[in-house]
Amino acid sequence: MDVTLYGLDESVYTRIVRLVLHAKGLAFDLVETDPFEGGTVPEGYDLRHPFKRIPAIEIDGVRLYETDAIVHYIDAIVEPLSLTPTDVEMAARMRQLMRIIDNYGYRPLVWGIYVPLWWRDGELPSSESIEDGRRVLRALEGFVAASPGAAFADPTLATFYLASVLAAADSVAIGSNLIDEQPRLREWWNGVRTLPILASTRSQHTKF
Ligand SMILES: N[C@@H](CCC(=O)N[C@@H](CS)C(=O)NCC(=O)O)C(=O)O
Repeated sequence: MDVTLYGLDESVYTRIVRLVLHAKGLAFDLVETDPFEGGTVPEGYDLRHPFKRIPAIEIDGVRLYETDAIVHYIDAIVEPLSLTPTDVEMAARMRQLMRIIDNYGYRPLVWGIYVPLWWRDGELPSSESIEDGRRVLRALEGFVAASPGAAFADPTLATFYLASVLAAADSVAIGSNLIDEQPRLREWWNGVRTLPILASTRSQHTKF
C-alpha cells in the first residue's frame, strides 16, 4: 500500500495514527506539515484538510482527515489484526473512550497541562485545567476495571488514543502526579509506556 501521512512527529493526533500504522505493520512516508503559528504546510494542504489541522492521510489514492475516520479506515482495510473489539458493548466502550479523549481529555491534559510545562518554560497550568484533567483520568480509571476489552486487555484503537495523550501528560510532573492518583490506570499505563511501539513512535518532545 502507498501511504502518505501529513503531520508532525510531536503531534499527539499524528502519533495516534502512527501508532495504528505501526501496529498494523504498514510502512508510510511522513510529509512534515506544521499548522501551528509560524509553521508551514505543503502547498494545497487546504484541499487535504480544509480545517488546517493534522493529521491527514492518503492511502492508495484515498484521502482522509480526522483521526477517527483515518484509524477506522486503516483498521478495516488491513487484516488480519483487528483493533476493534468483536463484542459490541466493548466496541461501543472503545468509541466512548476515543470520544472522551477528543472531547474532554485532549484539551486539559495536552494543552492545559503538558504544553505550558514542556513547551513554555514550565509555565504553570491553570487550576481549571488540573481539575478537568483529573476528572478525565478518574473516568478512565473506571473503564480499566469495568471494560478491559475496550482498550486495556488487547490493543484497540482506543489504546492508541490513550497512549498518545498519556505519554504527553506523563512527561510533566503535574500530569504524572494526576495519573498516579488513578492506580489501575497508572499500572496499565506503566506496562504500555515501555512497549517497543511506544519507543518507535516517540518524538524528542515526550518522555514516553
Ligand atoms: N479532530 C481532529 C483534531 C486534530 C488536532 O487537533 N490536531 C492538532 C495537532 S495534535 C492540530 O492540528 N492543531 C493545530 C491547530 O490547532 O491549529 C482529529 O481528530 O484529527
